[in-house]
This record gives sequence, C-alpha cells and structure tokens, in this order.
Amino acid sequence: MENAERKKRIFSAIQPTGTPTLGNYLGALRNWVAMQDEFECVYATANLHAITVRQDPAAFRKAQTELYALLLACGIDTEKSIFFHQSMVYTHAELAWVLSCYTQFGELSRMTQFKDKSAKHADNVNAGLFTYPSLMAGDILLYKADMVPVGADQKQHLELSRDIANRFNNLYGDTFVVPEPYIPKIGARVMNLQDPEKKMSKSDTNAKSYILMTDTPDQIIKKFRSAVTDSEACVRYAEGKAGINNLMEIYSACTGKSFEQIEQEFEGKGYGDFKTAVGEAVVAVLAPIQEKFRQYMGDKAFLETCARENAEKALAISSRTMAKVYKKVGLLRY
Ligand code: ATP
Ligand code: LTN
Repeated sequence: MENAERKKRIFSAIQPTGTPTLGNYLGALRNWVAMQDEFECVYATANLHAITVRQDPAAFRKAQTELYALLLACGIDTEKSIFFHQSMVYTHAELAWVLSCYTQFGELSRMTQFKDKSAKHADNVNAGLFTYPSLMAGDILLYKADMVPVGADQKQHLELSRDIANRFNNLYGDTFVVPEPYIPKIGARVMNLQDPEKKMSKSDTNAKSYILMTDTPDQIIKKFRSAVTDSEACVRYAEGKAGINNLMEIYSACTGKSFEQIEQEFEGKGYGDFKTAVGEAVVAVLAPIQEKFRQYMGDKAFLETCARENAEKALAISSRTMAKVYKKVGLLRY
C-alpha cells in the first residue's frame, strides 16, 4: 500500500559552466519546476562534473552560487525538493569510484560526449573526462531515482547508468533502482538565433546566437531583432522556415498561444513586429525570475544555509545507499 502511494523520484543535475540560456530554461529548468508537484525531486549543480574541463577557481565559485540562486529564482522550492551542490555531498565521489570499477573501458570509449570533448580539449584529455559517466551514474543511483529528465545529448550516459545498475544488481542482488529516461509532456527545443539549424547553446562563441537568462530586456530585444529568418515575410510554421519556426516555438512556449493563434495574430504584419513581440514575451517571462535572482544574490547567508541544509538531507539519503553498496561489495566500514 505504502509503496503504491510513494511518489516517483526524479533526479537531475546541471553543470555550472556558464549562465543558463533560454534554451536551458524552456527545455529543462521550467520542467524541473513543474515536476515538483507530481514527483519527489532531487536536483543538483553538477560541479564535480564541471572540473573535467579546466575552470578558473574564482569564476567557478561565482558560477556555482549564481546557478544555485538562479534555479531558486526559477521556482525550485526546497520545501518540496532537495537541491544541493554535488561537491557538498561526498557520497557522490565515493560511489563514482566504486562504479568506475564496474564500468568497462570499452563502454566509456564509445561515449560520443567523450569523443567530442576530447577533440575540443585535446590538451587536457583527463581520466575524469573519461569516467564522467560513472560519476553521473552514481548521482542517479544514490537516490534510487525512478526517472531522469535528460536532453538528447545525455541519453547515452543514462543508458550506460542503466547498464551499470543492472550489472551491479545481477552480481550482488537488488541494490539499485534502474532509472528510466523521462521525456516531459511539454518541452521546447530552442534553436540558435543566428543559425536555426543548430540548438541554442551557452558555450557558443557568438553571443548573438543565444539569450542568457540574465540578459537585460534591451539585450534580449536586440538579439531577437537580429535573429536570422527568411525572405518570405509571412509568419507561419512550415518546412524550410527554421528561423521563424524557432521564434514561433519560443513565442508559443512563453505565451501559451498555439501556432494557429500566432499565425492569426501576425497576419499581414512583417517580421519586425513579430520579432519585437517575441522579445517582449521572453522579457515578460524572464523579468520576474531576474528580480528574484537579484534578491537571492543579495542574501548570501541564506544561499549558504539553504545549500548546507539541502546537502545534509541529500547526504542522509545517499549514505544509506552507500552503506548498502560497501556491504554488498565486501568493503570494510566502521
Ligand atoms: P553547453 O553549451 O555547455 O554544452 P548547453 O547549453 O548545451 O551547454 P547543457 O548544460 O548541456 O546545456 O544542458 C542542460 C539541460 O538543458 C539539458 O537537459 C539539455 O537537454 C537542456 N538544453 C540545453 N540546450 C537546450 C536547447 N537549446 N533547447 C532545449 N533544451 C536545451
Ligand atoms: N551530464 C549532465 C549533468 C548531470 C546529470 C547527472 C544529468 C550530471 N549528473 C545526473 C542527469 C542526471 C549534463 O551535462 N547535462
């Protein structure tokens, strides 16, 4: 009975490697907020994952605090969910080591993110970059998460997490919950404003290609006004109109209007009017988040207490899993 009533548990994490974009918000973070009522959610900043790429310590420290504040501002509610910094909960590093001994060299070699990142950072192909998926598997398995919302780029890592969990369970008996990928009901895929065939990405070298969640209204409107479109000058969703399709997706995600309603609204109007309207709709969504973000950033004592209390909760849950793992493997522990 109790089991049937237990809410499904969700785990997800985001790396503090730069300010999140509108794509991160509409594609992931907004869903994290929405899922809090239906599920028991555990969220983290994946700061241990972030050091697989060299970080400047001062900028990195700031990025972690800002990301934490920004997610609280988005509506991650620590009354309902647990939200912590991965580095504050030592069980993550601990389980990652154990799981790396149950992850094969061949499996890790097939990870496309490893291949991409080692090509991009050829001067720093470190062991952490290679074993990144074992750490990610640990994040998920520590909390017995039933479901993990991830984007397409992380599907392969999640699949490997499932393989590792199954392997361990087969060797030692039921220990881990095998997590399922979770595809949210609503989830926009936001494209690059300058090259709408590519996804919007915070690590793009062209600042005009993305909207950061902390961009000012002026920057946002300007970026939308310079977004790449087509020469048809008709606001309609159609093949071959990637730029306009993307702006329609964004406008729809921000206003709740359907594509049909948008087409009607802008019938006979030019792209200029439409782009301004999209910019304004995005400003309207981001402004209240930015306001709360500023408030949180002005209260560092609160942010520290909140992070510590949530880390303590995460440690309490994950320690139980860790104790079980050590026992199964036969590792001594006092
Ligand atoms: P990077 O540029 O550093 O690779 P990113 O902006 O692509 O970063 P991630 O940190 O890899 O973003 O992703 C965090 C979450 O945001 C993931 O769940 C991912 O699926 C989602 N996401 C990232 N970019 C987009 C996008 N353009 N549209 C929708 N969702 C996105
Ligand atoms: N690798 C992910 C971040 C991440 C994660 C996780 C996501 C770390 N641990 C556990 C889901 C579950 C990324 O770069 N987006």
